Amino acid sequence: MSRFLITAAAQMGPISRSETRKHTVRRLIEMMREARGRGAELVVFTELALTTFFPRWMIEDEAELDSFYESAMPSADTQPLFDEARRLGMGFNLGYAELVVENGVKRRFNTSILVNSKGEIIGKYRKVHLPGHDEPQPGRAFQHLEKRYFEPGDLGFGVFRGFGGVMGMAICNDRRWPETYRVMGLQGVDMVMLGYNTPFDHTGDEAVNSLTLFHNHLSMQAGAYQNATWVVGCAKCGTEEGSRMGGQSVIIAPSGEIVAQAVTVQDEVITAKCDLDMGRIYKETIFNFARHRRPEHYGLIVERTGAILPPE
Ligand code: CDV
Repeated sequence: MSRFLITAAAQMGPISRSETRKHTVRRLIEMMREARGRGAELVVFTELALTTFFPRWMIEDEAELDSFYESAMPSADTQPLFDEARRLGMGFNLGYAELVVENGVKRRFNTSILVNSKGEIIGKYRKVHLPGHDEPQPGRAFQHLEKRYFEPGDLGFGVFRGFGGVMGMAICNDRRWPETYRVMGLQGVDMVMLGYNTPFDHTGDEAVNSLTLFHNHLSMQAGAYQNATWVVGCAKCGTEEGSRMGGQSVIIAPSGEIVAQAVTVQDEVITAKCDLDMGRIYKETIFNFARHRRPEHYGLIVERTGAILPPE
């Protein structure tokens, strides 16, 4: 049996600091139309797809900081994206900065949503693994202040029924952590959708930085294979406000193979006809978790004792 889902990733080139939401949403709509023209039923957009990657700057003015966040979804500026999805009869996954006020207190999350072909939000995820720092680091050309501007997500790695399968979301740095995929893998996920903004200079070490694109694919291909799931990874890339970010957006099969890959560092749509049943052979054999996974034998020393190293 096959469950085909024609899926697109809409990679984005740079978004300048001065670009308006309206303009950015127009770019997203243009790519959505291109994806639909190629038969796609679902388009995956990137992390923080509505603005420039603002955590690269220390922003002290609160009103200015707030201007990068959405306090409603959809809003007047983003409603056209939902309307177009409904008109075209296709769904989307969108990353954005979310601002909520609870009991008079502002909470900030790096969020993504899954929207169905009727324009309804059917799933929400808030980024768990926040990289970088909460204070600016001296000597860096660009900061990475996600820990300052967001709190860790409080929704877990849930999965959502839609598009004929079990759908999961992650955001950027999450893709490097095996737990991300495994928690969703244990819930039978068929497809993990994620967006990323990955600057080349993120470690400050030239040797590690030169492996940025290798590590990007390595993490997602391993996550796909080890959990028998499709992974759709969608970049924001190119040189944005002087910061160079990696592209190579991909659609990866449960075999771990890349079946579509972006070749530019600009707005670019890639598509693949994904059989959501392709993971089944892996789920029933080599990665049959119920038969072969043995957490009770893993000797989880950290969880039992709080120790990271065994006693001397
Ligand atoms: N936006 C990110 O989460 N970026 C990180 C960088 C800083 C390492 C990433 O994992 O790609």
